[in-house]
Amino acid sequence: MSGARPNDPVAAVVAALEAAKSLVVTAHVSPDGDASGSSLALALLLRARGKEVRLAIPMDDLGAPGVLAPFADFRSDAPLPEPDLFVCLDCATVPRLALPELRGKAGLWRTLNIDHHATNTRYGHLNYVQDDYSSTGEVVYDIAKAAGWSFDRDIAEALWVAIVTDTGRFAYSSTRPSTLRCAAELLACGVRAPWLNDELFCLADRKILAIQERALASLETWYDGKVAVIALSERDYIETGCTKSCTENFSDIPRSVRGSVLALFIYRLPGDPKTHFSIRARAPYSACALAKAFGGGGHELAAGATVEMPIDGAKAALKAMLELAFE
Ligand SMILES: [Mn+2]
Repeated sequence: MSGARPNDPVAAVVAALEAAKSLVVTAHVSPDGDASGSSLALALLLRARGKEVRLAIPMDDLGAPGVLAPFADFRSDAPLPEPDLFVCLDCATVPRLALPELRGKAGLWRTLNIDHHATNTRYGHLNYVQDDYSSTGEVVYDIAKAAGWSFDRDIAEALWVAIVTDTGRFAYSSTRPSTLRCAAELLACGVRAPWLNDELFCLADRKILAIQERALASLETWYDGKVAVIALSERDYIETGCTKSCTENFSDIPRSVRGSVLALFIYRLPGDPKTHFSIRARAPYSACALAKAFGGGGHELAAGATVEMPIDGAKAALKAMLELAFE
C-alpha cells in the first residue's frame, strides 16, 4: 500500500517505479557521493521490492574502503538490455550521463529523471526535480517514504553518504530542517556515522596527502584575494598515483582562503583530453553563472564545467571572464 496521496507529484514517480519489473539506474559522469549513494540506495530499495536492477555507473571506490560495498551486487559487464524503466539520478543533462552508451537511451528507453539541480533540462518522460533539496539522496528518501518502503542499514548508509557529501556534513546552505529530520531517521536505522565520517572525510592515504601538497603549492589568488585558485595537472595525478576520487573535496582548499568569494579547482585527469573546473562561491556570487559561461552548470554555490583548453589557457580565460566582476 503506497503512502502517496493521489495528487502528490511523487505519486507518479512511485507508480512508475512500482510498475517496472526491470530497471537500469544511472547517475552523472564521475559520480560523487550523492550520485553513487542515491543510486545504490534506490537499487537496494527496488531489489527489496523484487525487481531486477542494474547499476550502470563506473564506480571507483570513493577513496573510502568498504563504503557502499553492496554496489558490487548490481554491476555486470553484460550488455544492458532495454529495461522497463531507465532511472537517471543527480544528472542535470543528457550529455552528463555516466556512460557514453547511455546518452542515446535517455528518451528512447522509458526514462525517469530524479534530481535536485535547478539546471535540470527535464529530459525524462517523467521528471521529478526538487531543486530546493540538499541532495538527490534526500529526494530518494522522500520517494521511499511516500511509497511506504522501509529502510535497512545498507539503504540508510547509502542515503547517508549521498546527503553528508552533498551538504558538506550538514554545513552548506542547502541543509534544511527536513534534511536533518531525514538524517535522524537514517541514524535510527543503524547508520555507522563515525565510521563513515572517518572513511569519507578524515582518513587519507599517503598519496592523497602528496597530491594535497601539490594542490597547496599551486594556490594563487586573483583580484585582491577574492578569487582563489588551485590547479592539478595530469602529471600530478600520475606521479602521485591518484585518481579523481582522491581529490573529490579539493575545491575546499581555495575556498578556505579568508576573503575569497570564488574558489576554483582546475584539473586534468590522466587519459582525459579536457580540463575540468570545480567552482565554489559565497553568496551573492554565483558559481553556476561562471560555470554556464563555460558551457557547464550546477548549483548557485557549487558548479562545474569542462573545457577543451590546456590548464594555462583555462586559467587565462577564467581570469579574463572574472575581470569585469572583480577589477
Ligand atoms: Mn547532488
